[in-house]
Amino acid sequence: MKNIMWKAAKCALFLALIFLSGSLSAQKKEFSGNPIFPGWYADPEAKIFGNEYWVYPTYSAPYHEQVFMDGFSSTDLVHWTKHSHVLDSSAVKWVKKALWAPAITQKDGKYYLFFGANDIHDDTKEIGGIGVAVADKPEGPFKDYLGKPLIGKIYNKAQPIDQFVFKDDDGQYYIIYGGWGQCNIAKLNNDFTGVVPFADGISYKNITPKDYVEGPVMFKRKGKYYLMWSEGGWTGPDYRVAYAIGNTPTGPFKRIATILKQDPAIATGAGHHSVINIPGTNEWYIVYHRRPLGETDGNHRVVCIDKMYFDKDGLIEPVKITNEGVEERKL
Ligand code: FUB
Repeated sequence: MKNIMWKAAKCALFLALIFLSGSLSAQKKEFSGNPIFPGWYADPEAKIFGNEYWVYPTYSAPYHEQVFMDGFSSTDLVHWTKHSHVLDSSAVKWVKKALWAPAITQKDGKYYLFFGANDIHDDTKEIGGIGVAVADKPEGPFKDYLGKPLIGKIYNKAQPIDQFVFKDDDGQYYIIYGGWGQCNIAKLNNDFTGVVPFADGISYKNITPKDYVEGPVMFKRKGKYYLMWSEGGWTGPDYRVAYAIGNTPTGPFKRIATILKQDPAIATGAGHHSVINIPGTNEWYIVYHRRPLGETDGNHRVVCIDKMYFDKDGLIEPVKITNEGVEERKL
């Protein structure tokens, strides 16, 4: 009898161990790893459309090779699908090179992809600046929307590149952009064919914070407007991201701190980012590019993701850049 009971106990223990190890492995979540997809890409614009995450980066190559954009989608932040040439310069006649830093927004069933192109320096001699392409789906194909740049002139000494599109709670869309150390904001009109002046008659307001270089991003949290941007030179190791908080989309914006930068143990040149907030939660992610350790080619930039946290006063905590990336997160 004793022998039978002993055997039954051993059997129960064995079954319990199998059950425990099964449920532990079921709970084990995957990590994205960094970079999140292969290839040299930069300036990632991350967005949520429905139950999918999308990332639209710059193809990081010499300017004359930057004539298309790829998109990447995922349902869990871990497994990414590449969508080749969602935008191709063959669909935008005035684009010749330097197709940079996409920004995307969804409006009235259409997807609008804003981009910088041609790296213009003299708006009296060159065609280029910020353009818009439109598609019915996030994977495109995107077609030229205007047949010319949306912003093809240089206002307030800001190069027309690195645009970000921000929608306020009242439904107004703003475009925030600028290279050469100057940041402008303008109000987009209802159909994105141009900009409309602010109440004081000014169309392009300069909101440049201290140390701003390029790559602005805006979002709203608990009624406050956060302006983030990149500092330093994008080809160098100390490229980084800083931020300010304002009470209106036009600021004023006083620089608070650097929150993203190189880590000698992980990577250099961490910057030009975007931000994702899981709707209805306080879960935030920063999607950015960085350069692998030891790499010196300016274009060797890869797209990475890490968590972004706020403290109890709404300040952004310094981001810890990682090799692991983030845990699987379905929407
Ligand atoms: O990728 C081209 C340029 O590099 C972007 O426009 C800048 O912001 C920098 O990231």
